[in-house]
Amino acid sequence: MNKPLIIALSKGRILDDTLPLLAAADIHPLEDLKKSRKLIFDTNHDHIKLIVIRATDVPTYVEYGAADMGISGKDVLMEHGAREMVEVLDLKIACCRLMTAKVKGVPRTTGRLKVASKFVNIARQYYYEQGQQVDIIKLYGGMELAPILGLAHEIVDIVDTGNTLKANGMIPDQLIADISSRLVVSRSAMKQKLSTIQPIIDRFKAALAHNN
Ligand code: PRT
Ligand code: MG
Repeated sequence: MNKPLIIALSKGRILDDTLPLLAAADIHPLEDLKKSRKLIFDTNHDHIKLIVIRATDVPTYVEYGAADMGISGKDVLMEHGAREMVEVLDLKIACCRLMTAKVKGVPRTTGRLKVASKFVNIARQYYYEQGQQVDIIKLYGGMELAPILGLAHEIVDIVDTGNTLKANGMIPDQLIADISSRLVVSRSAMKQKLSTIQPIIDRFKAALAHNN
């Protein structure tokens, strides 16, 4: 029996934007992905299954070939390193910006800069490229709190409207990258299952063209 093709979906806000795209690509889960507590779902295609996992876990499943394809934020892919996978499509969903941000009206420290982020690899690389020596402090959320309490001078975080920063007395500063979600395919699936994967990529492409 052939193994099913597994597509890993990011739960949370990316999933909201993924559902219409999946439907447009004629991939219909047999159960409500948002209501069920299951992690693995059958679809209208016998050979396609969906898994719904933490956004930050998607590249890991794809990297090891445990999932053949995945939908993941570019920020998550950049932070992870996106080894052993190919980014095949920009799905143009869950769009936002990855930025540095600082406290409004406070001049940059002349001492060593402390930066709080959950994107420690991206932050390290960014400040390195700027020639700026920094101490990176790993946080898992609520980065805006760090400068208020003196844990850090700046943060690296996702910005959409900028309202979260504003509500905490901060302003966006430098743009690191424009972010959207991407369709990725594991290198091993690309080699071994291309005949199954290509039609799926094509259906996503057609769905996107229809959207734009
Ligand atoms: O929340 P959890 O820790 O479970 O997981 P997660 O944060 O990884 O998942 P989730 O569901 O929050 O989705 C995150 C992904 O959605 C990111 O990796 C981005 O690719 C994408 N995305 C798009 C966003 C936003 N827009 C966004 N606005 N992710 C987070 N935000 C947050 C941001 O962190 C900040 O707190 O929204 C706030 C900023 O929004 P504004 O409008 O106030 O600027
Ligand atoms: Mg979140």
